[in-house]
Amino acid sequence: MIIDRYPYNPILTKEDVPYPVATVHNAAVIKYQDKYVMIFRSHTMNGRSILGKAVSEDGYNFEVDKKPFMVPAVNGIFKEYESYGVEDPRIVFMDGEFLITYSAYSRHGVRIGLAKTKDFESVERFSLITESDYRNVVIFPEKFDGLYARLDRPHSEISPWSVWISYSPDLKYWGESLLIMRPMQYHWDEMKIGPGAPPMKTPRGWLHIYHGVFPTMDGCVYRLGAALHHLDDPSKVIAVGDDWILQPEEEYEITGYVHNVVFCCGAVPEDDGSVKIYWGGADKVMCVGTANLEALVDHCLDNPRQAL
Ligand code: M1P
Repeated sequence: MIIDRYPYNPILTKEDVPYPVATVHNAAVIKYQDKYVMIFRSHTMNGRSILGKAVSEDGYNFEVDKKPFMVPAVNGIFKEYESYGVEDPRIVFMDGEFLITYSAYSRHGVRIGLAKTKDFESVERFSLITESDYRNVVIFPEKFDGLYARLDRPHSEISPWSVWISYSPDLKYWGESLLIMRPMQYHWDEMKIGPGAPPMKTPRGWLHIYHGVFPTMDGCVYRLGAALHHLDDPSKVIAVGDDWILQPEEEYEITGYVHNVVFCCGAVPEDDGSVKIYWGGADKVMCVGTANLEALVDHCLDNPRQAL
């Protein structure tokens, strides 16, 4: 197995949350002041989602804040577009602040919001950075020729659920969009793919953990895969590993709020070359496992499939 599951998974469940929630899943995790900060999604009892915060010394044992970190906005432009909930955060650190992208749901569909924090104590919404029918936006933690870059996942009937790249001078206005990776027919990710954790820099390229979905007679199965992007030009996908790197196998991944789901929004590279990969199990609990970053790069290069 390329990812070793932590033996004490799940690491966070609704029982750990001091306010009423039905789930704890799809969390972003990043290091801040030698601690691991997790921003996780929870369904509340009306089926809509909020974001909570938890902190850990070791990346495995987390303590949840007494109050939610972000709930749907109550005023301004965000109120209109978040009224059905905020979901699936991703975090990167750039220019002295943490950038949090999240799905904003409303009667107008799902789009992506960008919020900023310097300390995870207060958070400020910055902008809604896509229109509707976008999910899973991850920002690269470095600029390219002075531009921010992001992977995103628009959906349209003619080009369903594929990965695109876009650029921005200021995090607000995005463009120069290109389709760079598609689901592959009759393959574990044939129905849809979506960016997972923000890409991690390695000597051989940006390693991107993504999710892929396969439809079965028993519902969809969500798995994780890995792709490698060129260091200087992230629109160039060097290789996509043909096999998945993680699939639902444990009871907490097979049965839950949505069955058969492993879904990643965050990974933390460590100094020893390992990476902690965090995933939601069955849209209900949070899990973690470790892998070797270079082994994930080998996985992409040794047995690649076409990106497009
Ligand atoms: O239920 C599985 C996942 O479904 C959606 O993901 P995607 O749009 O990529 O298929 C999201 O609701 C996600 O949060 C959820 O884990």
